[in-house]
Amino acid sequence: MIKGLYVITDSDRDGNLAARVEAALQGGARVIQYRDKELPAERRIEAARQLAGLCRKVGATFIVNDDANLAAACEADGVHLGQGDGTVAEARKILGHQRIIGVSTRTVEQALKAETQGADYIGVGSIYPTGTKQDTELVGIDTLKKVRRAVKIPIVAIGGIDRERADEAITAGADAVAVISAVMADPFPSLAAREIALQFNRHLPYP
Ligand code: 3NM
Repeated sequence: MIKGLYVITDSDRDGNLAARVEAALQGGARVIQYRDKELPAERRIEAARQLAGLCRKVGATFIVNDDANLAAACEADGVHLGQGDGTVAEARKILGHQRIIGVSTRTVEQALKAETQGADYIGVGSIYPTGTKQDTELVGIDTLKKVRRAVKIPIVAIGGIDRERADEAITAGADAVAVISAVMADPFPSLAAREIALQFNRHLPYP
């Protein structure tokens, strides 16, 4: 399920990545994405398995960035693909139809294409300026609103989202907000996660 606070990992700069992820989950993160641009590929499996176990314990969804084979090997719930990371069909061949495939998009056209190709959710970003990913473009909140009107599958807003901005992205139609620095670089990741996760409650319909 892709809904609520979606936390993406930063590098394991201090050997405490698993502890930060555990804290984010305690704070209310519902999805964790393992994204590692530094560790050599053969060492990622161990880290991915550990994080998958933490998510399983609390019923959170675990997604692996870029690599469908790694997602399969660590029994992740799914994979997230960038625009250059291969097609949904290729990832489906590896992961089958039960697992989740997400695709990064920046325009309504890319969003519609991903939906047509069978993506389970799309990322839309960067919604706000971010220093975390250099090669992203700012698409802004208006694009998010347009994409919301165009597609039915869940939308994950990403890029520069923090506790001050989460509500605007949720109001614009994001089902989930993905953050790296707002949680992973906070000295109190659990509290940071809680403050963002709670913002989804304001949008729950009355029973
Ligand atoms: N993808 P932060 S922006 C991983 O626009 C990533 O597709 C983006 O980090 C995109 O929450 C981004 O620290 C970085 O801004 C998000």
